[in-house]
Amino acid sequence: MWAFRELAGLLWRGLPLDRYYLGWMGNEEGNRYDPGLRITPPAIPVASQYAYAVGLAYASRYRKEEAVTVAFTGDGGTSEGDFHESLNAAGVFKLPIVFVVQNNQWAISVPRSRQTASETIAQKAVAYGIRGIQVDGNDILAMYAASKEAVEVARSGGGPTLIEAYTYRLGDHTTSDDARRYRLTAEAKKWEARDPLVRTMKLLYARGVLDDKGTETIWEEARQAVEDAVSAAESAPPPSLEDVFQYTFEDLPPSLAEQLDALRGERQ
Ligand SMILES: Cc1ncc(C[n+]2csc(CCOP(=O)(O)OP(=O)(O)O)c2C)c(N)n1
Ligand SMILES: [Mg+2]
Repeated sequence: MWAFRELAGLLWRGLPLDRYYLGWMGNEEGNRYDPGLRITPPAIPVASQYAYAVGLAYASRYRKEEAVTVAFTGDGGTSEGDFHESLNAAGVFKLPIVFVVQNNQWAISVPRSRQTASETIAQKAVAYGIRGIQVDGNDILAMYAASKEAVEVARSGGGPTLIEAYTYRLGDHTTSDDARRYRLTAEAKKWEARDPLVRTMKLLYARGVLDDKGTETIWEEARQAVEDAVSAAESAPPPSLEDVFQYTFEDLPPSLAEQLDALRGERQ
């Protein structure tokens, strides 16, 4: 159950990149994922992802599935009621779930210090009787180890874990944001050296697994994959007018049927 910043995880689960782009282009068809991938479409209300995830985890246990649900939110999400209600319910029912908080120190222009007086976000787990761990979120291997363990615990009936991934939002919040208006550029600069991709590359170079040639190949493949996905998304057929009216009511209420007729008339 992803929030906004989990593209890598979605690709790893097998979501085609063009579907992702299509969704962000405003075409809901892009958010209709293959059910076999077992990933959910994005939920935009901050921390609502946790509430849905608790329902999914409850359902999978009810159906006696082996599944573990993984849910994501940000440091800003931890101030929402949904966050606390979800951790509470998951603890009470000992659900097979892993909560990840991507603590990137900022919620648009609100710093982490304004989000909570708790020393860490991980410690919030204590109050709900679940496991909590703070991990260096820029260390890919540490995140892998912590996540793997949390999933194994959940799968074997040990209940939920809250993982605080301690990281930093290097860029602006979105393309409509300008972070220079509320934070020091020097702060972001300091974190650039800790960029998880740079760190992972350094590790792979040191181990002799990767060199400049390999890096160039990866970049080339990535550029090509992005270009292909953009072309595919841009050439997808636009949604039909009727789509706006479908999927909420089985039978269209008279007022909406009237609007649809009016729009159809305008289009002719
Ligand atoms: C309930 C709700 N309130 C406000 C927003 C607008 N909004 C979108 S992202 C965001 C900040 C989220 O910050 P954080 O949880 O730290 O996630 P980050 O973007 O830093 O990954 C806000 C306030 C929203 N989507 N949902
Ligand atoms: Mg944040």
